[in-house]
This record gives sequence, C-alpha cells and structure tokens, in this order.
Amino acid sequence: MPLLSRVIKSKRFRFAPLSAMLPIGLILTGCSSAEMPALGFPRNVTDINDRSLNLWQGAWIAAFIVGGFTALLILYAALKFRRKDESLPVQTRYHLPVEIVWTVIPFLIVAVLFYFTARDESAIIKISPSSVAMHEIKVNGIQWSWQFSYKDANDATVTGTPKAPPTLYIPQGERVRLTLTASDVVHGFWVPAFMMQMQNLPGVQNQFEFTAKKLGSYPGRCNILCGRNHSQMLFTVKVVTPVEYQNYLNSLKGSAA
Ligand SMILES: [Cu+2]
Repeated sequence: MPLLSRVIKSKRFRFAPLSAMLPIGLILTGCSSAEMPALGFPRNVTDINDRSLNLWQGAWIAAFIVGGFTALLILYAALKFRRKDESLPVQTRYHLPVEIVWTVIPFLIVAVLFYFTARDESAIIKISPSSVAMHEIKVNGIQWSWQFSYKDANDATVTGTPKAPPTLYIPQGERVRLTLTASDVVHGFWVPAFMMQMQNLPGVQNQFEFTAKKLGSYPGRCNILCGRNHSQMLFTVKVVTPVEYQNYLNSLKGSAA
C-alpha cells in the first residue's frame, strides 16, 4: 500500500487532528467577541473599530486553526516516520487526490477571508443619505500637513504646519462624515486607533463616516510616502463632548469673523 494511503487510513491519523481541534471548538463556542482578547487593537473607540475588531479576531482564530493543524501534522509525520533503517521510504508523486486537496483547501481559506473582508469593508465605507443629520468635515492633504474645514462652522478652515500639527475635533456619539481630498500629491489619512485609513487623492473626493465613542486624543498621520517631509504630516484627533464641539465651532466662527 502506498505510504500516503497507509497514513490516511490509519485510525490514529483520523483521530489525532480531530481531538486537537476540540479545544479550539470549545473556545469558539464559549467565547463572545467582547470576551476575546483584542490582540493589540483598541476597543470601542469608534463604530468602525467594533466591526474591524471582529474581522481581526476572526483572522487570528483562522490562523490558529490552520497553523495548529499544520503543526500537528508536521509533528505527527516527524515522529511517526522517523528513519528506522537505511532503506529508502516509499516515494509518492503525482498523487491526484492529494494534489486536488492541497489546491482546494488554500482556495477555500482565501475565499472565506475574502468574503468577510469584502462584507465588512463595504459596510465600513457605506455612505448614508445626506438627509441623515451629521457633521461634515473636509480633510485636505497638503505637502506637508493637513487642513480641516468644518461645514457646521461655515467651512472655517484650520491649516496645520509640520511645526504646528493641527487638531481635528470630533463630537462624541454623533455621526461624522469626512470628505478626503488633496491639493498636490496622494496622501493617506490614517488614525491608527480608529482602525481606518483612506487615501487623499488630488481631484477626487473620498468619503467615509463614523461615530466616535470614546473621549480622548488620538494620534493621526499620513501613511502614503508623499515627499521629503512626509513623516512630519502629523495631526491629533480630539474626541470631545457635543457641547465642547459646539463651543469649538463657535470659536472658529468667531475667529473667522
Ligand atoms: Cu502625506
């Protein structure tokens, strides 16, 4: 009997991976997303985080299952088929069923990851109708800083410089729509804590919406290499209470008048 069919037909082969997957199954069924470790990503900062966090945790679970199963198979083969004598083991090649299996399994893994990524990405970048009350802020990338224009403050614009990085104010718990564009070259608007980045393209308006949930200051940067002082394109996002936000808008209107 060829070696591979002997391995596959042995009872121990069939039960070893099964018993190894049991604890993983228990973890999956007994644990909600909130109880699982965030594995390095901040929770509850925006509504985008909540969705991306599930994707992030799911990818880790998939990686643990695939990695653990593969490690077990390697260990099993290494221990079970240790060299016992000088004779050459059975040489197996062109085994069609096995070739099909190792083509189909990676395809399935990629297809599942692709499905969940595409589903969450289209939900994250979905734009609600303009009738829904929300705050609109224009984010313009310039070499080498940022400009924030608040529609609620008659388009009052705050322009940063590398020496004085600007602050983007966001009201807590209220829907905000950002419209991203650039004056010169391609920039990348990125707030790591929000788990969101989108490109600022000259002549194009990219948009995304979110609701900030947690008060605080979050660092932001440009994540597209855009020229000599790219690394100085820093900014801060400050999530404040709606009242503080209104006060800020009023102060912008006052300074513009
Ligand atoms: Cu840039």
